[in-house]
Amino acid sequence: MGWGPFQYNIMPEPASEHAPYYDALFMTITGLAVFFTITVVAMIIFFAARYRRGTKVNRKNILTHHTGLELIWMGVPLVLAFLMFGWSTKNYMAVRTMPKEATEIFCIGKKWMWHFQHMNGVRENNELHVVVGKPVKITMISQDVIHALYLPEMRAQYMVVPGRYTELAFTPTKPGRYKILCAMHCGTQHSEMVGQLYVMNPSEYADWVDKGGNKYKNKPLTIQEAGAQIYSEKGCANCHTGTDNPRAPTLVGIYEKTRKFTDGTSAVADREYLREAIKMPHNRLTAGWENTMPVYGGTLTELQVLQLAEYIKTLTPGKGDFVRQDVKHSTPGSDGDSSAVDIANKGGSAGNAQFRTSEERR
Ligand code: HEC
Ligand SMILES: [Cu+2]
Repeated sequence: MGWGPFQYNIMPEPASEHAPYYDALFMTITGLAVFFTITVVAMIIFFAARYRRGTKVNRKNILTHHTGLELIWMGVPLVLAFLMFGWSTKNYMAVRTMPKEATEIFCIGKKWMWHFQHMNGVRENNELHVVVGKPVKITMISQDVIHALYLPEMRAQYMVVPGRYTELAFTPTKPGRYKILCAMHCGTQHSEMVGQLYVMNPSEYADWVDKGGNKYKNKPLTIQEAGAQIYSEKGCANCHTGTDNPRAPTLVGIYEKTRKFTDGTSAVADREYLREAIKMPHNRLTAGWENTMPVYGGTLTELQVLQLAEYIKTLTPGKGDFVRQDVKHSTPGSDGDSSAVDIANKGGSAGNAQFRTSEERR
């Protein structure tokens, strides 16, 4: 899809049928605005310099009226404005006319996640899988406040409101992974109300549906993924969030850093230290916190402790800022069968996307 001159890196990659049309309009309007801004500013500077006090220029012959000039500066913008209006309306009608033959998908927005359900029953949280080249129609509603489903690469965005269904349609044209965002400020974790849109080839998609919409089902978990799963199941994230908080110090970025303890000693947080901190937290308390961490010595196996440590090593600042923590696996037994209400009730209280593990997302 090349509208050559209209593709610049200032825009997200265009990946839907409508995107080039949108970009052409957007770039034209932006271009006009830039053109007029530069022209006006340049003239202001030029005249200010030329007619500043003390310059020897002709100040007689003051024009008080010039009908031709006035017609031009009103007529040209008027025509331009109507052209932009007409063009925008055409584009708007095109995106707001729902395709008849479209893949139906349902979307529920809630603080702070996107829940999707396909007609075949497959459910997804903060992820949406669609087929390249096939029009998609999403029927949306919010369970709480106003959200807006925003798919920048598709140039598609529409309000998701409580108490009423709204619709959004697009036709993806390029396989790939794209962004899902919320474009309506909907509360403290609005910026974390993000996800991934996967545009797949028909065969890939058929495969994905075959596995019940879970492409990770048959793949063993990596050691870090297994750690993330334990982290989620044991509720570590109830205390340990992305930043230090009164309940617990953050574990982000602690690996191989010096930790200070209440008894005045310190140690480097290596694997050995992490093991002790998890199995026997009372041995040495991180300065600033009390002895409130549960003792996991009896409940976690050595393998689980190893997996946890490997997971903690991956928690580095910045990671997971946009892309949610990449824990691509299914929690055994909860494979898409926890209801939307369960998830809403769990409601992302952990406070950080990095720690929003698969269990809470599902
Ligand atoms: C009830 C809250 C709570 C839970 C649940 C909890 N922790 Fe902690 N954790 C703490 C507190 C408080 C500290 C700081 C005091 C200390 O060192 O024991 C801490 C310290 C740590 C440390 C050392 C951090 C540092 O600053 O050097 C690690 C590692 C750790 N926890 C891992 C875990 C893991 C893994 C889990 C889940 C299996 C977990 N914690 C569950 C409260 C909690
Ligand atoms: Cu939102």
